[in-house]
Amino acid sequence: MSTNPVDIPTDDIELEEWLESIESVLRTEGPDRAKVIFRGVRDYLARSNIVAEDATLNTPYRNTIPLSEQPPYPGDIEIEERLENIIRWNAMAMVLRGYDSGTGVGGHIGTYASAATMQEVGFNHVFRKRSERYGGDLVNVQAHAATGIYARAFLEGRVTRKQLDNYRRELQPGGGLSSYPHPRNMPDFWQMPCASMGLSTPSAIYQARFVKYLENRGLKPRNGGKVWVFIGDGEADEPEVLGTINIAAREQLDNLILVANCNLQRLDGPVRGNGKIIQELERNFRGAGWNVIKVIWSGEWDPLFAQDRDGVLQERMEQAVDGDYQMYSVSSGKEVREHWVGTNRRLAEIMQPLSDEKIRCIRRGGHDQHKIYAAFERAVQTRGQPTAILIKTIKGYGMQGYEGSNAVHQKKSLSIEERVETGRRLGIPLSDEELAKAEFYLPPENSEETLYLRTHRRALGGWLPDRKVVCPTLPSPDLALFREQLNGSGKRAISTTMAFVRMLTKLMQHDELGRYIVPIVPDEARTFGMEALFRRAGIYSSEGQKYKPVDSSTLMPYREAKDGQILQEGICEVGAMASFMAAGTAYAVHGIPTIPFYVFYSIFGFQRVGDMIWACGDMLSRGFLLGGTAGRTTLNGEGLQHEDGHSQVVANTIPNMRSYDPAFAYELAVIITDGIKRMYYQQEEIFYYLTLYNENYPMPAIPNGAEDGIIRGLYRFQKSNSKPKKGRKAHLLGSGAIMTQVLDARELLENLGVSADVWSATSYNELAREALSVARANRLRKTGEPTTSYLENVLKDESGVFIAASDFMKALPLSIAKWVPGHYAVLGTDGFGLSESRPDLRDHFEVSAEHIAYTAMAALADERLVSAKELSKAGSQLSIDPGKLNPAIEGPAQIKTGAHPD
Ligand SMILES: Cc1ncc(C[n+]2csc(CCOP(=O)(O)OP(=O)(O)O)c2C)c(N)n1
Ligand SMILES: [Mg+2]
Repeated sequence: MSTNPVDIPTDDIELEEWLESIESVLRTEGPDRAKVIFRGVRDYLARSNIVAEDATLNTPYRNTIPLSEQPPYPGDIEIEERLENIIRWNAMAMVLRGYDSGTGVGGHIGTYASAATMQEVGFNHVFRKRSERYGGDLVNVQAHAATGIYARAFLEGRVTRKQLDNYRRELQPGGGLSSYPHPRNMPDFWQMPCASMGLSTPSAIYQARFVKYLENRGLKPRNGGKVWVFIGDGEADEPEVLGTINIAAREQLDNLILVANCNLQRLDGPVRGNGKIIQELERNFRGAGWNVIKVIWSGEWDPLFAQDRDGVLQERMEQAVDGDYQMYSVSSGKEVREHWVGTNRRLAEIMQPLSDEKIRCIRRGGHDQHKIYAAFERAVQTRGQPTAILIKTIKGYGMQGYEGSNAVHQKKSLSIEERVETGRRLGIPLSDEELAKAEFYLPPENSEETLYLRTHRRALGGWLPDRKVVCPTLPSPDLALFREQLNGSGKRAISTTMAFVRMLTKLMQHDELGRYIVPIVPDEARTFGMEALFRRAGIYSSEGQKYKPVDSSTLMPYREAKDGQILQEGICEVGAMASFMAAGTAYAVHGIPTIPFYVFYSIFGFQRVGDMIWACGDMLSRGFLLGGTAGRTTLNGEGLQHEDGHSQVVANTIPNMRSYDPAFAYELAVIITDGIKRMYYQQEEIFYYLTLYNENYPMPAIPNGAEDGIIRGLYRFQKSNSKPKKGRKAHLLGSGAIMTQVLDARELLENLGVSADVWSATSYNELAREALSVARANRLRKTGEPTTSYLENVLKDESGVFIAASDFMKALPLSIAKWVPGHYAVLGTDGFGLSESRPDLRDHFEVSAEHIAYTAMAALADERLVSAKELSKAGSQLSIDPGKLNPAIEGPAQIKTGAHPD
């Protein structure tokens, strides 16, 4: 709110009096008092049910921080501009040289050109590195502006000329720089991945939230640190961006600053040609409870504002749409003036002191260090709210002839003349020939620019981005911790989900590991029987619990607490995944080895937030993802959008994910113990996906020596006690809850005169990966004996037919087919799920005990060990319908509704 006197252009005497009195309050008592009075009037009217429908969350289309409140700039702009120009040049040269090399590796120039100044202000004055005394800033830039970060790191001496030259050529000797921020490929540099647009916002929000969680739980000192996330204005259209901002305000994340680079363009064209993206984002963020700071105009506009007593300039600014502003960035000064001023004589007068050339060059706020710094500084000081800074820029700023053009995003090369011209304009002291070849320019060590850059980073604690893992290792848990699961449940029928919850409880009570366990659930804790943890561990709430829960007198009340350990994320899988990412990367970001266990409805994992899981792989997240209510036929009744028969197949697409589909409680115990050891003791860069089921059955005790097989993916669970007659031998592979069917099938087969062994296949994915690796090594080896895979070894002495049954798609067991030493048939749950009872679902999908037994008989018949007649008899005995529909491609008869009986 301005305190400048305003000429009130009205002939409404009564309104004029009101405005004059508020004007006098503003002048004499200041804006805070004026706000109180304004709210008082508004509330008074509201009491009489009078609400101004057109009240808006928008402020005028100008800078939030007026000149009068702008802090002095803490740096030397002249040197900073020289530095920025060198960085701009080198960033562009990386892409141009890539283009010249003919490798077609691509790259972008326009995004960084628009973001350079805001990034440089941050690096020179604001972004602080983690130290003993300071929690550290996590800085996440726009992926397409990564070139600018590399170009700066080159000046800092952190990356070599050769690495710069190998931008987007990571396989080159000595390594090249990754296209975008990928911690996986540059693990001592990048902190967070962001190349999939939209995901960096929830990632940053939940990183900031997790910092508060760590502080409230006493795992981290309250020593500050900000999460900065830079996004594009086009990117803000991704639903994950605006869809997750509410939580940031609710949690009062004043350690979070989101900067939207509003260059008004995305890849193809304008973001909101017919509107104003900055105003739209302001409404959204302000409505969600954020502090919003707009940086729209540079200082060159300030004298014009001072002339704008009657508000005509402001009015014109409101009126022009982004399509106009984009057009101005490609037009001559004369054209801009004509379009801007139109027939408005007062506006013409205000603009009159500026020559056409000045009008052409007048900058937007995003290219003015003073305005950017003012916004950054205010954001850093803000308490109790997250801040969104909306900065207006020009896409391709400084790329003459291409600035603001719709094609600028894809511009990857410049002509020789354009290169020389650009280099000269940026003041790069290279020869024309060198500029034409887009040579990099490195100022001397003792140059003013280099010294300036170093001094400023030193004052802010050191280089950023920077990822250094300094984290204590955790002890490897003793398997005996899970004695209960190893001993089995006797006759008591329990599910793997129940077993897991017992194990989680044990882990949370563990002396050394307990405090680091982070249970995460979307709104599903009761589905998984985890509600007992509410009382014991508490649900994390930054506000504690201000109400008495309705169930306070029960044994399992809904207990929220400031130091609660459970993250109950509401119905927001993307947020829960972002929490998993934050907890799974705290070892690198904060040096705190938290172990997330994120339990979710398995179908709402990979298929709902698969990209987020992929990003966790990029960010080297650790921890356990647990797909509960798994299995297309085990989760009955729920129908096709709930019944998951494919997440294990998708899990295999994440290269560093170890995925298991355990059948028994002791398998879970072995896998989780091994997982904690690998991730938190041996520091392996892996994470886990385990499927859990809700079917109850007695859990057996661990067979002797099964551990290794459980981890590798296959072991013999039960050997037949009958000798095979005439080679009638079957090996039944089962996993997850379908193991119950496999065990029943074994009995059916024994009754049919077939000797059957049961194998537990805890992970087809692990088996196939290892077998493929061994096959590859054998292929590439020139001499020497070939080695064999675990799978080949474990099955090498077996003969007979092999039948695998899974509650997942056939592709999963099929992945090991090549190495199974005999007839191999697979049964799985291809096709859409449907609402039915568990036995009917298993019959429909052909994974019931009967279908398994029949498939073994059919395989033996193929091998001529069972006659056609005997097979047909077995089919009748097992009630197999040969005319049954194919569940992989057909559903049940569709119901016709609404038809009249007549
Ligand atoms: C999920 C996703 N969709 C599409 C893309 C491809 N893409 C990369 S940059 C870009 C345009 C970005 O526009 P904006 O966010 O406005 O950033 P600017 O480059 O204008 O700063 C698109 C569509 C992507 N990287 N991720
Ligand atoms: Mg944009």
